[in-house]
Amino acid sequence: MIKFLVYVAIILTVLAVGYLVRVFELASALKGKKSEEVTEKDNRTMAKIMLTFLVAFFAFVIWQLTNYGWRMLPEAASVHGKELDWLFNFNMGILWFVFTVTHILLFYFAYKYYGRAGQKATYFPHDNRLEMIWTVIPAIVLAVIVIYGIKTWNHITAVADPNTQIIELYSKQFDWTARYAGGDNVLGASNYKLITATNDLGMDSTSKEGQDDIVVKNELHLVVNKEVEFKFRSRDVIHSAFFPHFRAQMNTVPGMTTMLHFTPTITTAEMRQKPEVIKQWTDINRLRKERGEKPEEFNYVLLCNKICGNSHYNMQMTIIVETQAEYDKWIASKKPFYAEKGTPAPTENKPADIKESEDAAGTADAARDSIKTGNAQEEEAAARKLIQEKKN
Ligand SMILES: [Cu+2]
Repeated sequence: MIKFLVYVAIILTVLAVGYLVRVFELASALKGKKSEEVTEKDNRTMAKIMLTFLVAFFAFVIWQLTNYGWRMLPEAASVHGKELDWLFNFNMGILWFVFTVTHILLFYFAYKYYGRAGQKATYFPHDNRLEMIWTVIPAIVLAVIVIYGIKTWNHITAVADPNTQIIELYSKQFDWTARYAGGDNVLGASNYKLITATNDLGMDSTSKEGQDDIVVKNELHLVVNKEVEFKFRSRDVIHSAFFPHFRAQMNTVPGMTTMLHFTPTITTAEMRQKPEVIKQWTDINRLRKERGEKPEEFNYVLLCNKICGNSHYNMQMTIIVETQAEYDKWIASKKPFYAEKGTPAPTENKPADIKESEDAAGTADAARDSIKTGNAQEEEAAARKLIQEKKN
């Protein structure tokens, strides 16, 4: 009903404007004026509006920056993040300078040289010097931006150090799962066809390297000042692993492994002590209190940055950056996947989305039923048989 009334209101407004214009035209005709004729007075009014807009626009921008500028992301917490921020600020500085100068000139000149009766504009068809200036200067500036950009890009995407810690991040609708490579720092093999109720990531139990792999949900732990290389996989659709505080992002694509590496430089505890973070979180907790919610502390987050479905907003994981000693203590409390999954969960708990993705993976219905036995070994054996049958 409200929708219908809104439509009616819109139609009536359009009609009313139409009639007002008509009335205005008739009134002008009665006064003996041509309504389409622009007078000097009209031009002068327009000139004043131009000047007002110039002042109001910049005042609004300054107001926004002072009111909301401090709510932006805190200082970059990774090595390349600092480089990226520098590049971003460098670009923004140039953009701001050019934007401000050209807009002041644009609106000020529109004000100063408004059309007056009997005044004619100067005919100015070409000037070589001017052409040179506005070609050469932007060319130099763009060259500097591109060279700095490509240098930074090459640095960020360079091959990771061989000793880099390897972590797999597995995305599906709608959560993240992390797999730590264990003592050998090599991830075990996996195959989507091995996905069962008890084997979310499709890990291959015959893989030697996989025996010490540790699977964790909810929390991702990283060591400060230690480079980490992520290997991303996706089960269903394209997701995007977004680490805003580390200025890093990578798509996760079904059927392929994507990679990204960075070195965290600030621990979670240190970040919580930064003045800008304290200021932001004092304000966030003030708002939370007003809504009757419990206060929260700053945490790094991994988000999904692709609108991947109806619970996309909920697809996030807390990241904890800590010292080596703290990390060692945490990882020691985790058991390898195979040690932990000694007693497989009942298959009835298998979520609907896994069943669907198995269909998408081309697994036959009847064969799939045979896989769900509730025993990890049996399930995997059945899945293996199926892969073999498909191959033949
Ligand atoms: Cu997603």
